[in-house]
Amino acid sequence: MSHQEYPTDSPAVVTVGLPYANGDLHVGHLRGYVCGDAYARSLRRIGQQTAFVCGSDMHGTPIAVNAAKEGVSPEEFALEYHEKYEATFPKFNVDFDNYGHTHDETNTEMTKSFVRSWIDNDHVIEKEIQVAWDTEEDQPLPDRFVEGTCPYCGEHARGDECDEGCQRHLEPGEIENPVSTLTGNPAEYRTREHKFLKLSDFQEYLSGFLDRLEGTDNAKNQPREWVEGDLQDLCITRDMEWGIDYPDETDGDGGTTEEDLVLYVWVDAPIEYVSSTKQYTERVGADTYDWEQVWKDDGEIVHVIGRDIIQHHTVFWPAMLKGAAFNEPRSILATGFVNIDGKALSTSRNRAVWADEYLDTDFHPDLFRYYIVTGSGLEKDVDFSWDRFAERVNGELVGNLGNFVYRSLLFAQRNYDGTPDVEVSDDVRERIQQGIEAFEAAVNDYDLRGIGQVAIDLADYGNEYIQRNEPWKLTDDDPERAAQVIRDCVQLSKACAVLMQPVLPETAESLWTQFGEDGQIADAALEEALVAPPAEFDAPDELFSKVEDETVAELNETLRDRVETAAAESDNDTTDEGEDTNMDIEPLADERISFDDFEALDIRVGQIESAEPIEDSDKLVKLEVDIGHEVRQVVAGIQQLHDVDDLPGTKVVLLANMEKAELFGVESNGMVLAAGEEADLLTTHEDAPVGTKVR
Ligand code: B3M
Ligand code: ZN
Repeated sequence: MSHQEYPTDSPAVVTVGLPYANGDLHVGHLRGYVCGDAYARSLRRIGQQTAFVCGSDMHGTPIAVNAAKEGVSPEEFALEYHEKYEATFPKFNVDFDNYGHTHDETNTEMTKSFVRSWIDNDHVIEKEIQVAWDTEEDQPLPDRFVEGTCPYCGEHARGDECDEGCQRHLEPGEIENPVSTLTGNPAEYRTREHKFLKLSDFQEYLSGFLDRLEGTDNAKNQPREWVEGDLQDLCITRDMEWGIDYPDETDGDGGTTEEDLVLYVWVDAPIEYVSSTKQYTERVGADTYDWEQVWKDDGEIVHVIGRDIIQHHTVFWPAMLKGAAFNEPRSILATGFVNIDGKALSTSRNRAVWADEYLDTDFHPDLFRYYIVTGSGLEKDVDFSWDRFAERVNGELVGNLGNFVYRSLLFAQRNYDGTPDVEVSDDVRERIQQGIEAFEAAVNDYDLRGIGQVAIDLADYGNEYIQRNEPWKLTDDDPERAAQVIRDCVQLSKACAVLMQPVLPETAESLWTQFGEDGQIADAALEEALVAPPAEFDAPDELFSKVEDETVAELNETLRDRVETAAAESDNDTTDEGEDTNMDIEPLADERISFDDFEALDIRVGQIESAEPIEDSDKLVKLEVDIGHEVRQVVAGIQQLHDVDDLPGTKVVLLANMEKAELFGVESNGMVLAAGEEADLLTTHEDAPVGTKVR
């Protein structure tokens, strides 16, 4: 890994978090794959040699639990989804150079060789620990076979992750009030021997690693506290049959033999990044792309992941690589989630927009790519909305980009049979050059939205240019000037093709073909944006089709029904599975307080005047709240749950005599009251004026 600007002389690999092969893909999953694909294409676009690899995550309790529910073997179950994913990704123009899976031979061998290296380097120890046990079934309860309370934040959690609360990884034995998901019985803890990777060996290394790490702020900042505190050893084995066996003595590795001891899924899963790259090399040859150079020497390793698995990628994974003398990631891009109405998607409740469902519409896959890649910064959670989808496609793609290119090419073809035979003007050449530089800068900043914006901005410029110069009025009076204007617009259109390609690959390719260019646009260098297109080309086709209101209305209705059904089910079901907000109602407090105690709380009606997200924080928003006497600055943890731009004007209820606090360096002078996980803001029913005391 270098820290030189891209493109560097070393090969790069871009990976995306492996999908668990255990259910249908929805738009939330697709965000990561599409962004990873667009970023890999962007790197190549600027001349960086890049492989884009991934694979299905076949092991662990996420598979075992669901396979058991269906009454099939985990292998059969996972392979079916693996094949489905493999067929689905290309339909979104997500084009992996290699897509493997964690249960294949390459990954099994690679994983064992990693573990053997850790053993040889004295990074593995054996410890007796307490594991959750179902006494009725008389079996151990690893990971998702047990649920309970997170010892760190008190939220309901799965055995190995606090998925609803602080998102921390939980070690076996850590979860409190363990309950078996097999029988619903309280689990008991029993003593077992397990293997551990000594993360403490890597404490200093990890701290330096985080200093070097590039990518999104959440990935760079969140792990600081974990790495600065005491690092707990990572339990790398589980009492299960499904998984990769812990390498035993018969493998000649010096480890101990243990029946039914498999490696924890988070051991073999990230190693698939390496295995999948190796498979790519096996196909194309090491002269073309050398996986060993990438992973063992100086490759540029870029991981795109969901923000819930930052700890795995910024703490466990670099330690795993270091412990086996492998190269480290250069950058980690952690994306936000996709929500509907501010709430998480849920596979089990059918609260989602499904990949297949999108493919059943007539919308081109590139439209989804554009919407999801450029709709917000990578780190932010986004709300999926068909209305917004239609608005952006119709405005930015159909109305701006598509319109500019079509009118330019049509005019050129009708009047000059193709590209007019003059030089591009200096201004336009310079504007395209600026676009190229903006593109290169965005790639180096890992700014996917910026990458997608470049072609749109060029088209904006082009539309304004053509409008201002009105070439249709010049053809008779000033034919030279007309030819110049159209020549410029043709070049701008070609530059749009080159620069839109990472986000809109198929559309860009079709524009390339319309120009009659040779070869594939993906292989064209960035500088092609400034090279004249062929002198002759055919009449153009429209690049994008408008999203019709009726289609959006139908899709909205389907989604609305689905969301309501999911909500109703969630209300009826107190033993929720825990993918959405499904907290049991908290027990009432036993202890009573006096009226005086209540009177001591100075609670006021307020109105939000302004709201802005706090930099470096996923959750916090800085609010200015008018409470009659004064305007208070308050920090509230509501960023992911509300559209920050919608907050000004909202009436709120504020605890005015809360002690002051400082969060992310911003003073908070009061507390805005909100209910529940979704931070449903408390407000007044009628129109009590701002400043009114609540009693
Ligand atoms: N299979 C899915 C997840 O937790 C998990 C990712 C593995 S990446 C190495 O998002
Ligand atoms: Zn927690």
